[in-house]
Amino acid sequence: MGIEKQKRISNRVKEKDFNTDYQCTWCPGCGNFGIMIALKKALTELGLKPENILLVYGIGCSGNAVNFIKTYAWHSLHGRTLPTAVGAKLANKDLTVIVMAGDGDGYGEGMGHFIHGVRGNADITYITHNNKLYSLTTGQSAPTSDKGTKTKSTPDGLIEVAANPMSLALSAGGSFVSRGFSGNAEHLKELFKKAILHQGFSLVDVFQPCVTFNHTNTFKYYFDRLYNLDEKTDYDKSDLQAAFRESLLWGDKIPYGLFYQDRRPSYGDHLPQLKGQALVKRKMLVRKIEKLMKEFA
Ligand SMILES: Cc1ncc(C[n+]2csc(CCOP(=O)(O)OP(=O)(O)O)c2C)c(N)n1
Ligand code: SF4
Repeated sequence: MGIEKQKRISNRVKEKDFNTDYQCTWCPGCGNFGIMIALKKALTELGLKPENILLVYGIGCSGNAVNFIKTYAWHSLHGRTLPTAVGAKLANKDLTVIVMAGDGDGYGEGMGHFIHGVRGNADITYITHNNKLYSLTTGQSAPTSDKGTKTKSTPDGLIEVAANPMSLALSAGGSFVSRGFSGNAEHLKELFKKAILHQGFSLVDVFQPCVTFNHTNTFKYYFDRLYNLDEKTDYDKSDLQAAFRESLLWGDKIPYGLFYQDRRPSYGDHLPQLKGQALVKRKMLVRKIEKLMKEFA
């Protein structure tokens, strides 16, 4: 664990510190609840104070959590969470930066940013609420929808094959590649803690059943199929080839947990100008900036 992260850790944080007065607007039984509960518990157990956390949200049902979790927050544009989050982390390295976005947001319009975010390995955590649909807009197919899926936007069945966030992240050089399930909030909490403590880009793609529009990928669907890599004693999380093999499995048996982790320096670690005080805490040399502005005028 990095020194900066350790410094911010305190045991005085309570779970209720992350609560707001807003009424939750998600449908009863929505998989988003499990993710929110697991995240609040993870932040509490890590002792991270709300004022030291920035949550960047995408646009979608998951993005509505901007009203339900009390931290600093930024409701970004659809598909544009990652550049926002990376910029914030570079400007203020003392913040714990976490992104929450839907699978449509992150792997559709945000797909380019996803690949480059993984490659760049900035020290942020990316949590995707993967319900395999565009739900806020009432259930159109998303990049993660399976081939053949019938929705109002694909009445004859989806032509494309599903994007696979695990194998995409592994092939892009991901340093922390994992999958969670909102039906197992205890495991998800532990996964979030590992992801947040990881020094680099940590992906947690979470299966999040949408009980209103997705009648295939239900809680039961996942309970019947999921097996936990974190419980496999012979699974080596530093073995990239093993991670690839697991990432390609889909059907009667689907793996979840931490697929792969390596500990290389993060993006910011390569930048000497970030050493010392966070950029936002440094005194601005206004006179020099004025001189520079004149040069460009
Ligand atoms: C640039 C842009 N394109 C499209 C939209 C319309 N839009 C809003 S939410 C959404 C789908 C969200 O789906 P997803 O990201 O999977 O989140 P979910 O609602 O399923 O949680 C879309 C297409 C938008 N708001 N902005
Ligand atoms: S539409 Fe689906 S994803 Fe959105 S709040 Fe309802 S159950 Fe959750």
